[in-house]
Amino acid sequence: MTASPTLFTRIIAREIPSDIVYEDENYIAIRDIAPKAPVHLLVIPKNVSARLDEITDAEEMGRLWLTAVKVARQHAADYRLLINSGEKGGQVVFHTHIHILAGWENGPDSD
Ligand code: DGP
Repeated sequence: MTASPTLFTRIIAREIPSDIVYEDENYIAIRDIAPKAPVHLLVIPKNVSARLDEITDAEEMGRLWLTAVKVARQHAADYRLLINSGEKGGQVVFHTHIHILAGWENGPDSD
């Protein structure tokens, strides 16, 4: 049985348009469609897992965070990284991703 593609899988495949700010062999980063900060990006692994706790390999986990830090630093000196995991954790798209939030004048609670 083939799992149905996630929204982000379809974005990675260019079936759904998005503003791509970074891409390498294993990850893509896009602008969030409903930004909650002046800079709001999503770092998405191409290797699909539904939610963060499905990633059990330390190297894979490390690479995901290192990529998020790299992309964040390309856009801002200071930033917030956030993961929603599970419905009650606020997750809506069940394809693991890290939110990068940045760009506030005086910090996250200033605007
Ligand atoms: P989460 O709640 O952590 O699952 O976050 C999902 C994010 O995905 C949410 O901030 C809005 C964003 N999003 C949903 N649909 C689309 C889309 O079609 N394009 C883009 N660029 N972002 C989307």
